[in-house]
Amino acid sequence: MPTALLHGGSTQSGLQTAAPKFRTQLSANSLTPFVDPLPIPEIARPSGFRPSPADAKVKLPYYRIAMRQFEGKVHRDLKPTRLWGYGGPLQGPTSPGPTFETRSGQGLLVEWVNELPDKHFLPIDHNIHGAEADKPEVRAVVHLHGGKTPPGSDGYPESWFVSGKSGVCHYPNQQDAAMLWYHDHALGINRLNVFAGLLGAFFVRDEFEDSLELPRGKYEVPLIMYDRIFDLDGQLNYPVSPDAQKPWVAEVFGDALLVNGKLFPYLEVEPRAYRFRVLNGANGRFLHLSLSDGHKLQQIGTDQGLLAAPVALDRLYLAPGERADLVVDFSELGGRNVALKNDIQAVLQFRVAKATNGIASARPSSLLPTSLRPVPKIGESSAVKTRSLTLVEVDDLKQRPLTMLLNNTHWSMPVTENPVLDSTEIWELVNTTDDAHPIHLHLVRFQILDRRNFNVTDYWMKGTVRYTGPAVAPDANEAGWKDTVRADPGMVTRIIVRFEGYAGRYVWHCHILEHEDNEMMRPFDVVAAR
Ligand SMILES: [Cu+2]
Repeated sequence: MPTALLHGGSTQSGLQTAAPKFRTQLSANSLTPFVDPLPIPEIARPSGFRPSPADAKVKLPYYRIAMRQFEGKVHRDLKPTRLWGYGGPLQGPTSPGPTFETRSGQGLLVEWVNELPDKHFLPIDHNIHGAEADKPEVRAVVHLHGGKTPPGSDGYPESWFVSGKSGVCHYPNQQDAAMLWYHDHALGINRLNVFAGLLGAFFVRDEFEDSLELPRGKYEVPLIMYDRIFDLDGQLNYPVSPDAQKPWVAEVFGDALLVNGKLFPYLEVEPRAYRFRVLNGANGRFLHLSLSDGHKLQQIGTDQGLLAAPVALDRLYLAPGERADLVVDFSELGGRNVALKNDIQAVLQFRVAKATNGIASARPSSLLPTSLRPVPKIGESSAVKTRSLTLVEVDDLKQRPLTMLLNNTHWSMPVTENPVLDSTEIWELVNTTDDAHPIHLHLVRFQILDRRNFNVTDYWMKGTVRYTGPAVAPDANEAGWKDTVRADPGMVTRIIVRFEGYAGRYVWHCHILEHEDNEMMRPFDVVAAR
């Protein structure tokens, strides 16, 4: 089974800072595929117990997780790559970082410690808000994506801290079983910090999920996927624009798709059902995943937990920030190799052992429960407010993107979205751009109502939405609890949200990190009812 993750050694500091230029790109397809086993991130280990901020009589597990620079092998035939990762006192650092395992209602405390170098090794654009030249180069703050977290622990983008400092976050985890993930969220350099490796998985479990007897233990495998660009020395090669004074680029698409931090790994599996917890952790790439032999993927859960019923898919479409809970049945594939493909590229090979008497035949996915977890629909009539919110790209005279905006407002402008705690709202995401944007709201889970084409030119001329087609229901595998939604181009995407949990300041943003960093993020205030 899998090996340990990319481990840091004695090279956590003292590396040269690269000049901000784009070097000759390695062609990832020139590498020999399937020579490295799929790494499985270690489970994070607490180092003790500390009083809960909510009730000092309650002691919560306390984790101390440091961010550090290290060198890791992403492929057998590449030199070690400089990366930033997370690690505990006796672990790592690794990228992805250690996986958190917890149960619904079991709160925990994490002290996130910045032990990164003082210089960034990826190209900062000082024109971007929050990343001006007078700001420290290396800043970090951690957000638990999908967590129902008090505002002071949510990783507000301006709450960054520098090397040598730390911040303690309280995660109450009062929410359904789901795959969450943690990643950096520092204002103006988030895209670079995540590209450098600052992300990891976080699982919440509960009794309902237990009762379904899904594959677990070594039969449940996280697949944390993201694309990168490497240079010929095996180093991360973040692209820059032709203008040296303005290095920001609007999108980054790499040809090297890593799974749990490895390029083209393999996983030895038994001829039985496995559960794969897939995260699209890419900066900007949308994934289109399928199995090479045409077998279907059974999707049983989405961002915020189990679907009402399994959905059979030929191909899974997953936007940055989204998660999919999959079951794959290898029971009829004994002795064969099957690849998980993104588009036409095989990114992970499953080596299915021959069926023998020695291997217990577990319940095949054809015997998956036909119903999983009820997802009660939020009625539109329960919404007390509907907000129409535009997604806008601002171009220069040569039609090159300058910035991306939500509702034509910049990050630093006064808060305009201020839902009342425990109220329900409909948010209409009016996408006037040519691109799909995965929109993520912190704190909450929501449901997708529909998507509908509208006339964008009309919208710019008259400021009103004229629909040009019927409302389209969300795909079957989107009809669960979500925290990130694909807002497709030229469409109004409607979501219905109950603002539960905590009053306070949060953010909503595009999860294409290049967009988020360049203004496609806004604060919102959940206001306590009077
Ligand atoms: Cu975007």
